[in-house]
Order: sequence, then C-alpha cells, then structure tokens
Amino acid sequence: MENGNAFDKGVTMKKVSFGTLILAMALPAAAGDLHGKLVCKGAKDCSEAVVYVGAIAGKTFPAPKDHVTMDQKNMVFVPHVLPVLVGTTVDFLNSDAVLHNVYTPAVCADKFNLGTWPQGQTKSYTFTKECIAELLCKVHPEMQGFVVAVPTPYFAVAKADGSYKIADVPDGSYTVKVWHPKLKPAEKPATVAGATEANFEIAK
Ligand SMILES: [Cu+2]
Repeated sequence: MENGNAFDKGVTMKKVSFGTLILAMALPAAAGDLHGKLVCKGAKDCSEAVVYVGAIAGKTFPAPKDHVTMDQKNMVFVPHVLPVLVGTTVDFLNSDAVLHNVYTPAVCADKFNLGTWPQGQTKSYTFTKECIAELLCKVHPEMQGFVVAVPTPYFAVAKADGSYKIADVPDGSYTVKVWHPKLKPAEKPATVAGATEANFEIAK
C-alpha cells in the first residue's frame, strides 16, 4: 500500500510539473507601456489629466490591499488629482494645524462627509464604484481636489506638457479614456501590442 501511494504521488508530481511548464509556455507575459501625448486646449496645462484603460469585458481586478493617501497640507489637497483602482481605500491625512472638513458632492462616492479631524490623523473612504469625486472643504472654499476611481489598474496622470506613460499594460484591445477637470472627456480604442502610442486632443 505504502509503495503504491509513493508511486502515485511521484506520477502526480511529474504531471503537475509538466502541466505547469506547458502553461508557462502558452502564456507569454506580453505587455508594454501605453504612452503618448495629450493636447489640452483651453487648460493651463495637462497636469490634471488622467489617462486610463476603461473597463475590460469579463475582467475584474481585486481591491488593492494597500491604502493610498491624499494629504491636506498647507491648505491644499496633495496630490490635486488622485487616480485609483475601484476598491481602493483612500486615507485622507490632515497635515495642517487647522481643522478641515472634507466632503464630496459625488453620488458615486455616497456624498461622503468625513467631518473634521486633528493634525497627523487620517479618515478613510473606500471607493467601490467608478467615480469622479470632487473633494471640497467646508471650512476653506478655495480647497479642491479629485479622486478618480477607475475600473482598471492601468492609469496615469499626465505631465504638464501632456506626456503620459502607463507601464506594463497587457497586450489586448481596450478603450483608452482621458479625463480632465476643466475639459470634455475623450476616449478611443487602442490595441496594445508591446509599447503602444495613443495621443489625444481634449478641449472645453
Ligand atoms: Cu480645509
């Protein structure tokens, strides 16, 4: 009996190894940087633009375990525009000695009102839906920021000059979208095969 079991185990292990090898050969990890240049007509520059891959049919991404921080420092939201994958928890840190009162009018973020909290502490909100959440402060009307919750982990904020790069996008056909707080959103299909370029012009 014991010998028989040992023999079976040996055979099984060989099969698993062989199967894994075939799988690894059949699925080459083909991916590339999706990159390009935006022209942001009517805006100061492109530094507030978010470029991202739209929802992929039949594909979901697990909620990230790591939280992302949005700071309130020297009376501004830092970063001003924060793209995250849907499911991400954002920790709103108050780095100022004054009290802020962070809230959003966005229905897709439950119109959250986090209230006020002391310097050095955080309050959190988990973005469970695709959402553009404008962040405001009831105490300081000049404060404004954005959390942009997107359906894929493939996103980037453009540089002021409009250049952007989204690293390691798996090969495939996608809809690439651009959002800017002051300009009309845009989108276009793009087939990623290795390093791929997609350029956009957005305007008011
Ligand atoms: Cu404030």
